[in-house]
Amino acid sequence: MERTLIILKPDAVQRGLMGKILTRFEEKGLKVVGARFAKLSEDLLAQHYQDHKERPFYKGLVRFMSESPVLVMALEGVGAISVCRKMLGATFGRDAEPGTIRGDFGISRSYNLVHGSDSPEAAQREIGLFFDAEEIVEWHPAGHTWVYDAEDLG
Ligand code: IDP
Ligand code: MG
Repeated sequence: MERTLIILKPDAVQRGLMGKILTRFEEKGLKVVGARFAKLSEDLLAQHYQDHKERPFYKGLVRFMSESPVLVMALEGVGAISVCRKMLGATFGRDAEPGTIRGDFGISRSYNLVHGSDSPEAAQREIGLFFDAEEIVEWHPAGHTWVYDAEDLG
């Protein structure tokens, strides 16, 4: 089992797409183990986007992400990090394939609806940044008996 950090960005919230996007993750078989709806501070976003500090789009990115509320989630599943990255699609909506979240809902570069951790190291760091350990909830969805077979769970 793996966990990843997903953020439904301000454009997803403002456009009323939270439900549709969350449904995709639920229908895929991913389990929500943490959720927080909040307006993020620039300080927290500076930590989250620390690797992008020197990039020309950094200031605009932090402004966009702090301007309006977001839904931050920790999702769990076998291979969750790469599964979610595939579901997100390419970074820019206009390049992302149809069938992906960014490909189906967006056409912008910065307003690309959703963030997903890109590696196990990033996922661990990002989940730790947005959630205290006790805010991650262990639970067993009834339907998961029919999502994974014994081999998947190794
Ligand atoms: P990712 O979200 O697909 O991992 P990153 O390269 O990590 O993409 O960039 C982080 C975020 O910064 C993107 O999701 C997007 O919102 C924004 N961004 C990336 N590159 C650009 C750009 O060239 N112009 C404007 N915004 C950008
Ligand atoms: Mg990234």
